[in-house]
Amino acid sequence: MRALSQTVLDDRAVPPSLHLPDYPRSALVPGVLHLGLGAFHRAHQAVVFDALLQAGDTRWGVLGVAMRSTELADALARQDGLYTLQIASAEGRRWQLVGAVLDTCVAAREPDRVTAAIAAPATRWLTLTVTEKAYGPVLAAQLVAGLAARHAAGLGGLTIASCDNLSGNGGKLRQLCLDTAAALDTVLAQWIESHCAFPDSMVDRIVPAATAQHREDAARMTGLDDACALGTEAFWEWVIERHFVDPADGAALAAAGVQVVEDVRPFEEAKLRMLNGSHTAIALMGAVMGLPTVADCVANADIRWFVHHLMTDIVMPQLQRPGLPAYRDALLARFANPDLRHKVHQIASDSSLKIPLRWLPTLQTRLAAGADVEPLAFGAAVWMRYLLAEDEQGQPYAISDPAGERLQAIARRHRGDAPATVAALLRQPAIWGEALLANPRWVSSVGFWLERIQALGLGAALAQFKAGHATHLNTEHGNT
Ligand code: CS2
Repeated sequence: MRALSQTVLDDRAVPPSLHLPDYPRSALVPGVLHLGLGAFHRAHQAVVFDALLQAGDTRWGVLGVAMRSTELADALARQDGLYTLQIASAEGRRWQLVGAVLDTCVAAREPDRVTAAIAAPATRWLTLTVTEKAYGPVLAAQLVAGLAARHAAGLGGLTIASCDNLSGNGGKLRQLCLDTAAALDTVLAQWIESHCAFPDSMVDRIVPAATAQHREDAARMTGLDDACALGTEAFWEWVIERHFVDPADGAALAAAGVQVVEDVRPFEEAKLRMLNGSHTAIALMGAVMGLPTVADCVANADIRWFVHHLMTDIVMPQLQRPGLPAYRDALLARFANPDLRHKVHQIASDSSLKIPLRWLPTLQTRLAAGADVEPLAFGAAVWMRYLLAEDEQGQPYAISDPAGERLQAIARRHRGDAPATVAALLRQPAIWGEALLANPRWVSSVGFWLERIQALGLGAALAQFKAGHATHLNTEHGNT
């Protein structure tokens, strides 16, 4: 079987039904530098840029930078940046050969190449999907080194768009860069401030890590071997703040389906708290119960009920995005997509960094108002059970989280003692903030559910939660 490459594409040795990059890829110079080359970028921003290139706007070719791991960057380079994307929804499967990634490199291996690319005259945009944990000094130093070179070369500024699941992602990245630059050179910091734009953005598409199955499916469909094949859903959203170095970019992106808005916040809050907040709850439950994928989890009627309740009664009241009930229903349908096979352990990774972004704002607002937070207490208890690193069938699993070892040691030290576990694991200000530990209602509710999970198992504890909720509603409405 031939391996996917530009030559194969030029020979037209591909099935006619495949959506192909029909633009002169070899003649293009990258206008976009992407940091964090992985599945998400390839199924999201790169597809938008592919559409812009397809429409004849030659400025959106990508140099894809993997931060550390070399495998994907090198495999993609061997196939000239090309890869097959499987798009699966209830309407069936579509296939697309994405051509926007023109070249790749690895930041840890070739830091100078990244600096040079930031300072290249053709570079106009820098996009990032580097994950929550990367927003620190290493990233800032890399960006500022490139921007310093760009400034020294007398070039214009860049639009730098964080596409990570952080609230106010653009503002956070801007502050990080400005602080780092100011410590080196105030003139540089001023130049970044006045010449670069850091729009906030909300990105959404469920993109599970690529597997051998994607490669096999792609081979069956295209007759080609693609070591970088991956799969996603049909749904995608990119909502970005209207704040660009070149104001005309707003119209260009909008033509490709991106929503360009004055204020991203309502979209970002809805996405982080509804989609990602539910994802974290589902993933932790699935890990403990030994359910491998998100679809397996929402096929369980009690988990599905829990997620619906969490979104409707706990999360939605604080949100402003229009059309929330339809947004929720669409999310539940997306979670149930059987083709995605989205692994719960992938989502459960880095939970100590995700919980503060996904659950905490809802929790803090509602606790302050004396409102119901029971589902989040249940979620917190599940997280504590998850930290034992062993599912209910006794299967061990790895916890991939920068704080994982420390948290797991705490959970194991207090194993079986719910009040002690809760006291120790809530005393983590980076995760839960300072104030929550002093809230007796919250502490006792987490403790209650952890004790139930230990005594009954998660499935039965969840059934009790659901039954209790029904009784509570009946009492509230006066029918006993
Ligand atoms: C997921 C996200 O892995 C995770 O934490 O919640 O990657 C999620 O699939 C995307 O944000 C969907 O847009």
